[in-house]
Amino acid sequence: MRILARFMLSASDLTQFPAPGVPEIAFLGRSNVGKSSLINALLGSKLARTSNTPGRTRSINFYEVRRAGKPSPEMLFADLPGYGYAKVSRQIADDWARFVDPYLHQRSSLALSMALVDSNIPPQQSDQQLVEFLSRQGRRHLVVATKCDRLSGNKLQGAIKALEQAYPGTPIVAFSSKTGTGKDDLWEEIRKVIQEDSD
Ligand SMILES: Nc1nc2c(ncn2[C@@H]2O[C@H](COP(=O)(O)OP(=O)(O)OP(=O)(O)O)[C@@H](O)[C@H]2O)c(=O)[nH]1
Ligand SMILES: [Mg+2]
Repeated sequence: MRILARFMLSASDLTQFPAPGVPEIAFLGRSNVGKSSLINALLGSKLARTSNTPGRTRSINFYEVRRAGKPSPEMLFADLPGYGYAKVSRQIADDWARFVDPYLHQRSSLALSMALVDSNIPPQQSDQQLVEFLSRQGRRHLVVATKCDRLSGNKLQGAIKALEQAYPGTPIVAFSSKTGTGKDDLWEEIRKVIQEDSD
């Protein structure tokens, strides 16, 4: 399946969000966890800017996504600013309060939230807070364990087990933007949600 995507707009407050329409997939997680890299891997493009400097994405970047042959976009991807990085945490906390939190509360077209967590570190409190928030809001979500290429088989299994304990009942997908591991599983999850949305 060939995917065609294009950058739509960058929003840094509520009034700039695109009008809700097609189902939206949001990518959330701590700064530097690999949100923009995941979007690029799914889209097979370099549309989302990635960086070694945590806190690079400071606004919500929206992308229109459609399958080749389809006349109109089927979904939007939303790349959200990261949280939890000490050096820039003040600014980031402001961003969250000002427009990320309202986005998660109010966005009617939000169909699936991907909560990215780094598979190389133990479960983090800030990630748990996010996942609990999504659960409380009744937002459909899953946990994506990123950068799994850095872990050998045994270690990865241990990491996934720890995440299963930290996020009981939440689907967990091991992912690497370097190797493509988990990409098909994530597309499968996205397709399910889009399908259900149109039923
Ligand atoms: N080894 C490895 N490195 C990765 C992977 N995904 C991302 N990275 C690296 O991690 C760094 C951060 O990636 P980004 O995709 O920019 O992270 P982000 O979550 O969008 O970061 P912010 O926008 O700052 O919140 C970059 O140096 C990437 O090359 C992965 O699957 N494996
Ligand atoms: Mg980013």
